[in-house]
Amino acid sequence: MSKDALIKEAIESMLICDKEKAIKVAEQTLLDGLDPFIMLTEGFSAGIRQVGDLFGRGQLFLPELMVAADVMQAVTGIFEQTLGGKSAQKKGKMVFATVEGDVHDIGKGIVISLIKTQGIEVIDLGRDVSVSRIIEVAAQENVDLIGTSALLTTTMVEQKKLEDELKKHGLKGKVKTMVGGAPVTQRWADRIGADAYGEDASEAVNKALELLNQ
Ligand code: B12
Repeated sequence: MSKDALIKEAIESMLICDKEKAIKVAEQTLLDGLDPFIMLTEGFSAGIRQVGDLFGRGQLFLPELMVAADVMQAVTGIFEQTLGGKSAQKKGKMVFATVEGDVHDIGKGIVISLIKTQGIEVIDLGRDVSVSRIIEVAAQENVDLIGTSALLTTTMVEQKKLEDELKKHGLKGKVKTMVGGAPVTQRWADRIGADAYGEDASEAVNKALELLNQ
């Protein structure tokens, strides 16, 4: 099957929340030697965003959203090893979390898998993580970077709280920050004083490497 046809199948598998089909598409991607990252971003992630739009318009409901998330997680699980397999020499250390009040962690998982391929060590604190916990680990582990993901407009404010708390602890500037997540923008990053914003996983990698080189 061609790459474009497989991408179409990936999107469709998310829209109809068909885990079996999604797994087959993911396995076919690897068998055909296609880039799993492209399939994730242009296929499965594009599909789950369409699911989110339908949910936002009241055309799908929470149980479907939950099934779609489960399908997405199965797919990222299949791709994870391939994405994480090519790690290079150690370039830095970072801590990553989805902010408090927010359980969305699919995008965070993809970003982390890709960042690890660049030889950056990542401590994944998971989801729904408080600012104090993030700062505690960042200080203990002497990290170079903190990455946070926020998917709800109501939890983005935690990213601002992180900047404020880093200032209070005298860590602002010493530890660089990166923000992301669907509602997050460059404008938001500038407004709160974050060091970088990334729209997707590949931009996240580039920004992380830039920050580590400064
Ligand atoms: C899957 C999903 C869920 C799953 C999450 C499962 C999981 N383990 O993650 C479940 C079903 C649990 C869920 C629950 C809810 N959800 Co929801 N969910 C989604 C959905 C459909 C997809 C999110 C996703 O995985 N996208 C795919 C990934 C790959 O994309 P991504 O996360 O954006 O990540 C990419 C970039 O943003 C970037 N990135 C991400 N993080 C970072 C970090 C850094 C540092 C950088 C640089 C880059 C970066 O790179 C990633 C890869 O390219 C979105 C729709 C959407 N458009 O986002 C709604 C959405 C986010 N959810 C929404 C809502 C309302 C909810 C609920 C409140 C619903 C409810 N009534 O309970 C709850 C909230 C629970 C909570 N407290 O967090 C709304 C939010 C609206 C808003 N304005 O805030 C959305 C937008 C749907 C909608 N249109 O209404 N959800």
